[in-house]
Amino acid sequence: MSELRNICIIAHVDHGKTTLVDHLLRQGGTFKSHESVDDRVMDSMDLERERGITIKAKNASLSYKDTKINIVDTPGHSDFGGEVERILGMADGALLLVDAAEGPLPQTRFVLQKALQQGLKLVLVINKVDRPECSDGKRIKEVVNQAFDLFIELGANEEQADFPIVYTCARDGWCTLNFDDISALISGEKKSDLRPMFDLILKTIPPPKTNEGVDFQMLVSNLSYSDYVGRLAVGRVMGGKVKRNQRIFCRSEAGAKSFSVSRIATFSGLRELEVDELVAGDIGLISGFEEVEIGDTLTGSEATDALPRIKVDLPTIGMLFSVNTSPFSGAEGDPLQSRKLRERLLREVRHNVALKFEETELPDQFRVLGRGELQFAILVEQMRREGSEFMIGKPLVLFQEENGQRLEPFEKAILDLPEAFVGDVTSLFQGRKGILHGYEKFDHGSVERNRVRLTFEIPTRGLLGIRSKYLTITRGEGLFSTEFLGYQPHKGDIQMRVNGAIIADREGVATEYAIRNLEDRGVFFVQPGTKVYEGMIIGECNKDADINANICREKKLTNMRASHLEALVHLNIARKLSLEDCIEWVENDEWIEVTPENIRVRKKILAQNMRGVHRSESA
Ligand SMILES: Nc1nc2c(ncn2[C@@H]2O[C@H](COP(=O)(O)OP(=O)(O)OP(=O)(O)O)[C@@H](O)[C@H]2O)c(=O)[nH]1
Ligand SMILES: [Mg+2]
Repeated sequence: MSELRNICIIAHVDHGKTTLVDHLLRQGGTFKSHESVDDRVMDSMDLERERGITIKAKNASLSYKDTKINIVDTPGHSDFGGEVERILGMADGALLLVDAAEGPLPQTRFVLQKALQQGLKLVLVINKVDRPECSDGKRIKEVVNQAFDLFIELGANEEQADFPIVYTCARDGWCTLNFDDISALISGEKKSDLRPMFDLILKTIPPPKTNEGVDFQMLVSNLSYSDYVGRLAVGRVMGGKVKRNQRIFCRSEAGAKSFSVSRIATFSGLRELEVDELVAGDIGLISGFEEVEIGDTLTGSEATDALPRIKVDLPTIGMLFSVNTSPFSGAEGDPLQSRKLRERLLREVRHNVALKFEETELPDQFRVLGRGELQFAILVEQMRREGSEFMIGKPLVLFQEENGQRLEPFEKAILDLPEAFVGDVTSLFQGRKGILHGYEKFDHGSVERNRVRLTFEIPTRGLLGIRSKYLTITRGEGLFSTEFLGYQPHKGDIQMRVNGAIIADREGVATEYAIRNLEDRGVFFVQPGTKVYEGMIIGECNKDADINANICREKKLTNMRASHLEALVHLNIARKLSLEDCIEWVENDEWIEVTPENIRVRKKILAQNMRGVHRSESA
């Protein structure tokens, strides 16, 4: 292989990155003809497949005309922005994907800004040109112009702003550089594949720049793990080369330590291919040192400079993790004790530089700091699948202090929704101190959709828990994305959850009879037969104060036989809270108890006589 290119694929969530990588790999001959491959093969984690989104950045490679192309697929959801930020350093160029109908959205701006700052060469990929909203081509032109404006606004230099454009239908694996061919390609009159894009990559993205005169230098951008050789450092060789069994140095914040390289691999298709040496410019994996961390530099000699550590934007929200102190602790999983919980969280933070770890005043509680609710939900879900039991608290935003003034994080929320729901959505956002900054009517070509795009500036605090309310109002038809704006003066109290909780007043098993009798007090989270304990939250009260209730009461036996069927018809269906629902729902005096089998909400203070009545108050 004589030539090399390192590229990454960046975009807003769902604009089609992983789908495009799929087809690039297929058409790049990565898979043997008899191999049947799943769709979106790079989304290899269980949670990624279930949710249909990319969570972790991943490497692959393909070859085209004697050139090896290393590709990094990145996540587009803003909660995982830190993942993109640290991965960009491995690439010399990026494909910026923009959905032909949606146009640039908040995360497009975020990733483009980071790519421009790193000096990457960019290719604009207008994807999903087959969408019906684009059929007359007008919208596509509009989107190209918006993308160009974004480049200029973000300070692209002349060379960067002179980007080539390729129009794609990633789903069907074709592209064209020629705008006028799009409709013929959609109708099938013309045929194409991704070859024009491959050629464009070779032409526009420069071969890797390397540092001359050093013996070996690699910045660790990612970590991986193998049962055989332990921890693997993933990165791009900036200068020199490295051989198996060579003694090299790991330069961390604490100093330099030497180790012997036990195994070297590069990416070949989706696999790791063991090699004898790794040369400047290539991306690969090095094993032999268990303590290596993201951001460290591996060098061939002690005299070689360490590269600047990877910096990512600071976290804006935090969440408490606690040992499970519920009466049912240990019944459904492995209750992580303080030391193990701490170790598990520290391990996560080492792999994910966008997360931070903090001790608290209490020995069995720890704080994890990050960017968004989804980021926490993913971590919790992973730990849960490992079989662990623990508790988490309500996410809280991180304030800052400046000249005695309290500052809080603000975000720009961009909402895309049917016009009919604008009134309700606006009052939801305004109720949480959101200020309406933009109202744009969409009328996508020939397709009558009556959708509008609203832009709000709103404290991050006000966004917590808003997603499900927004989806309810818009009947699931609303799109929602956010962009971090920075810290601004605190906006004062925000009225959050208005409703109180219905709390079990004793341990036992919920009965149909009791639920039926309490039905008009609110909505229940539990069904007949659910085991409950004192202090466990069993429903949402329709008043603004908590109530304690006996949900285990049995019907006094009488001679009359109640018809079960009849009773069931009248019973309101229990609202089943998902992990994300719980994260949105809980208040400060409550915990979410997570076990492999169940997710429960409870009061922090379980005993009824030790706990005051929570009334809705401002967050
Ligand atoms: N109509 C149409 N749909 C597409 C096209 N490309 C991708 N999609 C669809 O868009 C959805 C999202 O695709 P993904 O490839 O997962 O998007 P992504 O950018 O990787 O998403 P994240 O990694 O979560 O940010 C999938 O349902 C794809 O089938 C296209 O060219 N046309
Ligand atoms: Mg993806």
